Order: sequence, then structure tokens, then C-alpha cells
Amino acid sequence: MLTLYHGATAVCAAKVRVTLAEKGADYDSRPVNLQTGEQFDPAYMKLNPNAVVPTIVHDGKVLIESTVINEYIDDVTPGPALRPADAYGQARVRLWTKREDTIHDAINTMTAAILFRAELLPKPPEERRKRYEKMPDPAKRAKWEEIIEKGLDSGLVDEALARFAKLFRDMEKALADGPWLTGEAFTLADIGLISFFYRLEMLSCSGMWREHFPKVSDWFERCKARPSFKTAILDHIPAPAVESYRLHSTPLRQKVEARFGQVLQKA
Ligand SMILES: N[C@@H](CCC(=O)N[C@@H](CS)C(=O)NCC(=O)O)C(=O)O
Repeated sequence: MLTLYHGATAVCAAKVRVTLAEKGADYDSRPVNLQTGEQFDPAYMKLNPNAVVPTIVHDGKVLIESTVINEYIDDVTPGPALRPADAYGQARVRLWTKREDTIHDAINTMTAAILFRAELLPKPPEERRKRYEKMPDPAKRAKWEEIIEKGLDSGLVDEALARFAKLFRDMEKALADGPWLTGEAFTLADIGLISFFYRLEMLSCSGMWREHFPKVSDWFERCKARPSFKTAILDHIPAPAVESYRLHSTPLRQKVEARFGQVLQKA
């Protein structure tokens, strides 16, 4: 049996849930509440010393890192193969999945600048400091502090937008031979990006591709039409969370789109 430690809205965990859904694999669900800090629980950190989700335990074997977990699940569970059989095809999938950590970092920047900032800024500085200090990784801690304090005015937001601009351009080019990122077959390359796109949509940022990248827009609609989008993503995200994302992001939508337009011109 496979056990998945995950968070309802956590995009990296959703990546793994999509893979499990596409494989038709059952799992024992262990929710980790990231809002109340359950990721820092010493028992959980024994499994995942980085204090993040996802983590899987399969027949007693522990595995972390969503991209690695997705390949492992593809290998050990029955169901349709989510990577080509040949080495070159697998390498082409990996060229996409290799980028996922840097794209996740950019997604995290936008979420922190738009949502986490709105939630944390009204709290007393002492309480905010306590939240930062819990993070074991000093680089991540410094990033959070910068973004929560400066919001969209942080230079890290421009870096994130530039990363999206490059990703969308590369996707638009690849999808000329679509319908999927590596051609005819739906693979882990597509799966790795779906929850990231949905997070950007929840943050009212979908204009970034809808205004400029038609093939990317069509690709995301195809992803959303797959049953796994509902069972692995939509069904897990509570309505109040969706509403909170909408509420905090709608007033910032135009500002983000304008900044993205400038970044696109420069890139
Ligand atoms: N590279 C890791 C990143 C995992 C990660 O950062 N997960 C986020 C949710 S998407 C998390 O657990 N954040 C909790 C925190 O930072 O406190 C992976 O792909 O598994």
C-alpha cells in the first residue's frame, strides 16, 4: 500500500495526486495541515527533513520530492505509462520535469506576494517573525520575509514573471507538435505543470497565458477536461480557500498583468 502525506492546496502534493489518479492507483491519504504548521512536527520531519509535502511511504520505503515520486509511482504502479518507453523520449520528458522546482519557486513567490502576504501582514511583527523562524531553510526564510514585507514590489516578483515568460514561450513552441508537451502522449511533463497553472488561475493570473499564448491556453483547457483534474485537484480544495484566493488576488490582477506585459517585452 502507498501512503501519501499531502496538503489540500499544496501544488507539489497535487502533482503527485494527479499522477496517482492517472494511474488509477489507490492510496492511504494522510493530510498535513500546512496552515497550522503540521509539516514541522518532529515525527513528520523524520520522514521529510525539509518540512514540506509531499512524502510517500511505499511498503515501508520513504520517498520525498514530487518529481522523483512521480517517476517512482509511474514505475511501480500498474495503469497507463506516463513516460515513453525509449530513452530519448524519457529524456525529453525529463527536460520538462527538471524545470519544475524553479517554476514551483516562482509559483511560491506569487502565492506569497498575493495571498500569504494578505494573511500575514495584518498580524503583529513578532508573530510574523515566529512564522519565518520556523522555516529550516535560511534561503527560504529570507525569501519569505522579503516578499511578505514588500509584496508585488519585491524584485523577486519580476524574476518569477520572467521565469513564467520563458516557460510559456517554450510551451507554445513545443505545443505546435502537440496536443501534449512532448507530442501525442500525455506524460509526466504535462502532469508536473497542471497544479502550478491552476494555482496561477486561483491567483487571478491566468491572463498571463490567456492574453499571449493561445496554444498554452488550449493545453490547459485539455488538462482541465481530464477526470484527474477534478479528482486530484478540484475535489481537494475547500471552497473557502478558493474564495480567499479570489478575494485577495482580484484587486491585484491588473497590476500583475501590466508587470508581466513589461517583462514579456524585455525578455
Ligand atoms: N521540491 C519539493 C518542494 C516541496 C514544497 O515546497 N512543498 C510545499 C507545498 S507545494 C510545502 O510543503 N510548503 C510548506 C512550507 O513551506 O512550510 C517537491 O517538489 O516536493
